[in-house]
Amino acid sequence: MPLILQPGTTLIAATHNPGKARELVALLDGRFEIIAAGALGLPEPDETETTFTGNALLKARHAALLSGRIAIADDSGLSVAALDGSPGIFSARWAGPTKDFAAAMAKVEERLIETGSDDRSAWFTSALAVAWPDGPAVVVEGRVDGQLVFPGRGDRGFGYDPIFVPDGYSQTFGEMDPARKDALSHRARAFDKLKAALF
Ligand code: ITT
Repeated sequence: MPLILQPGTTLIAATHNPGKARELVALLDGRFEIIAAGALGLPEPDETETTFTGNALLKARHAALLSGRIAIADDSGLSVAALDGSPGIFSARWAGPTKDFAAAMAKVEERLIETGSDDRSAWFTSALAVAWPDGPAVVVEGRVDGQLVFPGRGDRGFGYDPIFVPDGYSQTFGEMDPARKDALSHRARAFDKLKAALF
């Protein structure tokens, strides 16, 4: 049987990150009933996998198993070319337990200065996984390329948005209208693939 997501299905959004939850709701809006994992009191699993897709599947499966409903999860991060792809899957962890993204962005800048490289290219990746409580799951990945700028600009996004300018634009993700970010982001590109696979 092919995996299909019927419109109107209730989906658990398996994220505890409010910025991400907002973007997932914007992408899924109107098609599905969304319940946030946090609202159900579901605990956050440890992200023990070594890839974005592995961690997205782990989070979706965990929420589907605990809730008994279909769950969608995103694992994402910023990869910096001159840092060999760091922080990558460790993007959230670079901000520490207090989720201090000013400190995480300062760390990216420091590490870049240490390399002596003037290459500021970077990309965001989003892996989106949908898991059914009885086992099947689908995972896809989207990416957006751009350049890092320091100091960061804008307070409209979350995480590393202030230091990322997507290719072809002059505003950072932090300055951009959220609807524009939602049309071209790594998460939107992953979502397009999910639509092709499941809708
Ligand atoms: P959940 O696991 O509960 O979803 P999290 O914040 O821990 O929340 P991740 O492990 O996937 O999520 O970490 C990804 C980090 O990468 C996230 O905390 C952001 O700081 C950063 N990130 C991902 N997408 C981003 C975006 O669109 N804009 C800015 N930063 C982003």
